[in-house]
Formats: sequence, structure tokens, C-alpha cells
Amino acid sequence: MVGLLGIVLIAVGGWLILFSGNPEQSQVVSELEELVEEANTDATGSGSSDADVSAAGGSDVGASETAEVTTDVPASTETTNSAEEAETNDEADVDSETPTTDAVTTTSEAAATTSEAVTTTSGEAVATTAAPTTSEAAATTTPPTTSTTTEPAEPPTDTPRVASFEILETLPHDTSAFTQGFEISNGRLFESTGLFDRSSIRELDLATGEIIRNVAVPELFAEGLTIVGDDVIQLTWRAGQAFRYDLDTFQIEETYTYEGEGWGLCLASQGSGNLVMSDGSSQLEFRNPDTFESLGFVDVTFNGSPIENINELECVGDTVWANIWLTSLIIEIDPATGDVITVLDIDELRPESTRNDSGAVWNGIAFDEASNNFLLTGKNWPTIYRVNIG
Ligand SMILES: [Ca+2]
Repeated sequence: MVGLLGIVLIAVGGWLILFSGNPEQSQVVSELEELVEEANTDATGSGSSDADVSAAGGSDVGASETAEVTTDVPASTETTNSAEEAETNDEADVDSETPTTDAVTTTSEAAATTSEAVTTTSGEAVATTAAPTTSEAAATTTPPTTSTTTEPAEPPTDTPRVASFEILETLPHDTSAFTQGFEISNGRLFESTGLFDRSSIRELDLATGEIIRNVAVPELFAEGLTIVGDDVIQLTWRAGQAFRYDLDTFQIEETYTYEGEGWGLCLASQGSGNLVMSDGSSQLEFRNPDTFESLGFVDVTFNGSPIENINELECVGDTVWANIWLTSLIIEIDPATGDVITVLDIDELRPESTRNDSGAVWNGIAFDEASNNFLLTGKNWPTIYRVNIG
């Protein structure tokens, strides 16, 4: 009897560990949010640290979407998802290499399937365990201010900058596109979409958002992509395979294999010239763009704290921009050190129609070199935003 009770307790304990929602991760995220708040609090008086949400561009979609966005007030951070929550659980599990892998695999596939059902029925309630952040409390605990010596004001060198954004234009986005990768190359916009049986690689019209080409990725869960010369490389979530396609035909030219999960990908056109890859952890991995060979890792930290769930990436100049999965935060990372050097909250951009869909988090960032703007979108979002980040 006692033995049986012990087994039950162990089983329950294991379940709790498995599904308790990654306490470290949410802690890291809320910490980042608190720090953003603090930085904004520091800027009292300027009154302009919030995003300047002004709609230029007067496309018909733009006007209504923007109006919708500006009425949003609640800044609740969704904390659950279906498919990619399973990613996180699995990721932790892969690291621990416990003998429970089989059970986890089964669970995650079930979760992924659920997510598809959820996304296709657009916005039906998915079980969520919201973990509201206590940003107000955070705001009251003001951080140490910068030195107030008699010397001329010295800008803090280590404090991440809080950026703002301005909407310049909106474009329509396919609401069935579970965006995993988003990138512009020579005036052409490319997108990778995920989920089993819904994964694809696409080219979109940069001016209109229309889908020009759409090739399915059968049986796999596609993830991030990046353009390398005349090719495009696309990751998959847990298949351990990356595909190198001809950019113009989307014909697979080569398949690479790798350990672990694939989430985001970009090519450092300046700086190292290497691929930068995320796997949902706090690490970025560097790879040779010709061979996909791993060249090493860097830990992404925000004031010394590791930032987990680094997702879609965008290499701009010699830095890397990224989103943090399940948050509305964008960070700019110095890939040489892993330091987060800029933070930005785009919660205001989340379309109202996606707020009840816990999987429809933002996950698309593409830099347009020609205009120095960014295009931002999210999973199943109806809108792509062109923004100026300042
Ligand atoms: Ca990107």
C-alpha cells in the first residue's frame, strides 16, 4: 500500500514538473518586463517613451487596423500556447534526457494536433493558465539611478536601450500562416510557416502582402528561414533537418541535419558572416552558411539574466534582433557577447482578433534595408506592420 502510494506521488510529482509551465522562463520574461518598465519610469518627464502609434500610409486595411489597435488596453501576457508550449516542455525534457521521453513525445504531438484544431477554428478558447505579471509593483521599485556626480551626464553604457516604434503602413497577412520565419532579400519578402500539415515556404509581394508562391513542407513542422545568396535555408522544429532551397524555384538542393530543435534563423551579413540560429533556449548557435556546420554558441543575457525562448531572428548590421516567444517583446542582441542591448514592447500591435488565441503570438521580424524599416507580424495575424523603430 505504501509502495503504491509512493509510486503515485512520484508520478504526480513528475507530471507537475513536466507541466508546471517553466517557472524560470516566466521569471526571466517578467524580469525583462519589469526592467522595461523601470527604464520607462526612469524616462519620466519625456512622456514619449511609449510607442508613437500614428498611422501613416492610409491603406484601407491600415486605417481600420490601426484604430483597432489603439483601443487595446489590457497588456495581459499570454502564457500558454499549444504546439509551442509542447516545444518548451520537450526542450526541457531533451536537455534532461530523462527516460520519460516517450511520454513527452506523445504529449507534445497531441498538443500540436490540438493547436491545429484551435487555429483552424480560429480563436476557440484553449486551456490557459494566465500568469499576470506584476508590472505595477515592479514600477514602484525603482532601480538605482545613474550617477549624479558633478561631472557631465554620463550615459549608462550597460543599460539596454528602450526603443519605440511608429507604424508606417499595414499590409494584409494570411491568417492561416503560422509564421515562423520572415525575411526580406533584394526587395523580396519570404515567409516560413509551421504546424504539421500546414508548414510551407512562401514568397510574398512586399508591396501588397499577397502570396506569390507557396510550397508545402509535407509531414514536418517548419520553423525559421534565412536567405543565403541565391538560396534559402529553412529549419524544422524537431526533425533535426534543415533544407536548403533554390530561392527562385523552392526546389530542395540540400538537406542538413542537426541536434536539438530549430526555431529562428538569420544570416549575419555584416560582422561574422555566419548563420545565427535559435532553438528556444537562451542560446544562439552560429553556423557556417555554406556547410551548416556548428561553430559555437553564445548565451543571451539581459543584465546578466539568461533570456529563454529566443524565437524568430533578424540579423541587422552586426546585431541580431529577436522576439521572445509568448511575449510581445523584441530584443536586440550583440552576438559577440550575448548582451541584450535594446528592448521594445510591441503589445499594441497585436490585432484584437488574435487576443483570444493563445497561439497567435507575434513571431515575424524582417528588416527592409532599402527603407531602414522593419516588417512585423505574428502567427495567424491578419496584418503585417511596417514600422520605424527608433
Ligand atoms: Ca527574420
